Amino acid sequence: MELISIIPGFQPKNDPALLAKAEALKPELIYTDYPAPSMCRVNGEEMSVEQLASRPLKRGDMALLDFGRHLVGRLTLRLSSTGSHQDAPAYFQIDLAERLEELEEDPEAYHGWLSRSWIQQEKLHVDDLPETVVLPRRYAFRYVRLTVLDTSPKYQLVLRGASCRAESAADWKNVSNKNIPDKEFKRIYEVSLATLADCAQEVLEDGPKRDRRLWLGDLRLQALTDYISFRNTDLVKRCLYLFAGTRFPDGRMSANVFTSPEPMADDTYFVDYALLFPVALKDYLTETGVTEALNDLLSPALEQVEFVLSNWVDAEGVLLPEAGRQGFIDWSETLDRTAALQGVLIQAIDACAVLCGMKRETEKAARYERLADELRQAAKARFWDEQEQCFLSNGQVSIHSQVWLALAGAMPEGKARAAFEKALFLPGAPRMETPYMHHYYVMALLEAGLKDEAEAHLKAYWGGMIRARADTFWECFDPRNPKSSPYGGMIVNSFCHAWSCTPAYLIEKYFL
Ligand code: RAM
Repeated sequence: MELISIIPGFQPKNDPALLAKAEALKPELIYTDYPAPSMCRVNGEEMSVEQLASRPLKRGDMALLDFGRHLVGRLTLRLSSTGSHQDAPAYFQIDLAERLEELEEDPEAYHGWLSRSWIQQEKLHVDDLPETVVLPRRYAFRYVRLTVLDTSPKYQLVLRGASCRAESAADWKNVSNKNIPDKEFKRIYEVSLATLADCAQEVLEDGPKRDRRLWLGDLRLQALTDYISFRNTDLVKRCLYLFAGTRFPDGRMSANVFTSPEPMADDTYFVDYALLFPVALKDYLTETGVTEALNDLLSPALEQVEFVLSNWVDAEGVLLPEAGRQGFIDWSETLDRTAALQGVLIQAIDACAVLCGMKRETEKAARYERLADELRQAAKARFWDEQEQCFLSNGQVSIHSQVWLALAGAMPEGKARAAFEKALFLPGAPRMETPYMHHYYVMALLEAGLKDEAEAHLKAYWGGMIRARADTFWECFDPRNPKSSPYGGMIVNSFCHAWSCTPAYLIEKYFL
């Protein structure tokens, strides 16, 4: 499913007061220096970094450094030469990778629909050695490979050392030590928090390699995980203000916001992401009780729901298929999204009821409560199939429909387990493609009281990434197809991705 939305002449409507508050909440980043790793490889041969400093590199030689952990930051290389005088520039290529497997991919062979400029590769000339080179961009990586493109017959290049100045807005001092007796859960918990920490920059980015941007669906999940760990609640608040501060001219919230050079709503709209705004705001206020945010953001939140109610809901209280085509839910080509989106809408209306209750607007709160119940009933009437014993979305069985309608409280009592199993194992049914969807599946299991199944799934799916040597959790993971990518090439996949960071939250809330 290619996702490229271009609205000619799109001009977002900005609210300067909200954007000023977002700006004032910009975090101070925390910088940490990581020295060169102790071991490295030259043309496959393992050696210490001290040995590397006396190993001349000539055309075609390759030095691979492993920093031993995922980092987000600036890379410095200390270079010199050996041999006769440097009579020509040193010319080399640097590839940076979050996983070793990325380095096996050929960037030239990537012809997918996302820009290849996301591939972390630089080609550099250095005229005068010795030189300390600081690479021009911020990168997300564990591995660095230097390939010599050319020196000259008179001299060779020497890599004397490398270091990284890592940056993040997450403060590990705020994370209390957890006693997690289950070893697998402990590791999953740690990797979840490492993922969140590396995505926490001037905004909660979706991925520090790509898109380095604020996406609403991702933000909601990052925030949940943040509340049980770093408690960077001002950063969450900043992100909420950014979504409210730059929007479509008709008040809808964009699926994502560009933050550089100035905040600007992207001209991409997902009905489900916009509807998650009131949900994320409710989560935030439940955690913090900051009334300023309630006062400022209540009406932008309600507008997201009102827009959908007045444009895309039929007389019986069911979402129109037209809305279904504007939703995300998951990267699935074949998924019919209508029933799942109905589930998101119901949760958004429930959130509006809570928010209005917080603001003591009791009549409004009561109206939203009524509406949510009507839409739940309508969902049961339209989508539940007595014969199949599960929800059908325009005739299609999918796990997505079961999960989102179960989370909305529309699943008939005691039917969740069988409905989930049916949807998961039905041949040809759309499969879950992203950790984002897997998160909501585990949530639905836990909310339905299916704790053993939830534990098994956490250990199979996120544990599966760890068994595949993940230092941080990934944007996509299909255990059956390790090279899968929604973009037409795993070289542009992000391997430290916001929507994958939630197991710590799930473990904390339901298992500790
Ligand atoms: C991608 C990003 C982001 C996600 C959207 C739908 O570009 O990975 O995390 O929210 O897609």
